[in-house]
Amino acid sequence: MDPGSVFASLVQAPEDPILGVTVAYNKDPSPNKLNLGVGAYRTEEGKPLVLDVVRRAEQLLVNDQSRVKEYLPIVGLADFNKLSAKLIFGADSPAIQANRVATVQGLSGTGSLRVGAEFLARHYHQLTIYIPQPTWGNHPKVFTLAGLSVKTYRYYDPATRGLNFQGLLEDLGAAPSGAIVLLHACAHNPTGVDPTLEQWEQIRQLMRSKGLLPFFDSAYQGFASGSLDADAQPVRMFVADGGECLAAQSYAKNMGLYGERVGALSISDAGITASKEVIINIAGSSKEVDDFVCKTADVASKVESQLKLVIRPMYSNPPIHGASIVATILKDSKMYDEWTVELKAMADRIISMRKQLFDALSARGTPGDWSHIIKQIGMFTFTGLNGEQVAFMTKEYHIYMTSDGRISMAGLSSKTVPHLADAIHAAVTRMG
Ligand code: PGU
Repeated sequence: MDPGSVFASLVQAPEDPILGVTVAYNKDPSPNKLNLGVGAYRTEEGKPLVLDVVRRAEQLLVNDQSRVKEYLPIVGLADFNKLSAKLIFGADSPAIQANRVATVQGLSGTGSLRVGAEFLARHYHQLTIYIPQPTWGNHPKVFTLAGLSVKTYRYYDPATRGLNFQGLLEDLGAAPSGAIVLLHACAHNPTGVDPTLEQWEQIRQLMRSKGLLPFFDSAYQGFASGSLDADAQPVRMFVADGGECLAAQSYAKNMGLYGERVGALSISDAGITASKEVIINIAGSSKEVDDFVCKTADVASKVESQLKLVIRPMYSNPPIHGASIVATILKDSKMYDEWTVELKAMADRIISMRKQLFDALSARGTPGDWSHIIKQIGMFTFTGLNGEQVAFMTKEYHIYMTSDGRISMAGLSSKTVPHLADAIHAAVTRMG
């Protein structure tokens, strides 16, 4: 019997639209090749970066002879979970103080999204999730395979290369009550277009009035503005109103821990936001308030217990190393401060690449308005280049990017900006 035959009828699956770009890049022998596909930070020398503070944390961990390699609990490292919830919801979050938050360690952003989605598919009454159009290419697959039904809401307007705020409000306004809504916490991928805080407030009011459930994907905290707190503002607005909220966090980009696969899922349950004194005035007795606080803490514990049932048959429990690095940094105020400085430097370098690319295109007189390069936020520029132009740039200039025209600004350097500007100029003038 031919041992290979049982799978002989398989069709060859296509490469992943994002990670496949790196596969193609690796096969290209050209010395001038440039990978602007995957969202991964590179230095001015074009090299991957391990943060100094991460190296230091790793050294501390290696030197600590008391550390062992036993299994973590199903929900992961307790310190890491607490600190992660604080990082996204805020150290003074009433939800955390009232024990209304259940947090589990996840396999980076993707794994945390998947666990959240599986949990919702099992325990939430509405199985429809609205995702922005466009969004990160893996979102529809993660949510569909978890058992949710995916619909889109308008987000980006190609004409203005900005937010289609009216379309967003209309589509969420027309969503069925209770539907889940995926929101990019900051630095929207792939468009680099974020709502303003005023617009977030309107989105929040609309969603709460319709009972829509916010599920934040926070893959770039600190990468948008350079400030961890400023970038978490939209999430904190939703948590502060006392309504339910889910947040999937990734430390891939902001701590440069891509391959360590370290992230977290937090689920904040509904609760009271006013101070105890105010509520006693309304409710009449301190006991009623205590009962309520107790009940909500009880819900968080039930949520956690069910998350464990999702995780255990999937991968049993998460890896220890990456979470230990993060916990070491987050719990030490000096290391935390060092991290924020290194993070700000990464964000600033990306902003400077935006300026340099914009200037280079202006200097070449490249036809079109390229101001979106400096206006967009985060790791990516959504250039507006079409598939044909992208293919041309890859073939003629060995520049690799996703076919939707997204470029990772973090992959650029002062040395490679002219090459990219030449390629864009040629693509636009010859194939415009
Ligand atoms: N959510 C968003 C919005 C993302 O952009 C990414 C990564 C993730 C989640 C997942 O990141 P984790 O590595 O699982 O923490 N997007 C990058 C990286 C490549 C990829 O597609 O996974 C990108 O280039 O879009």
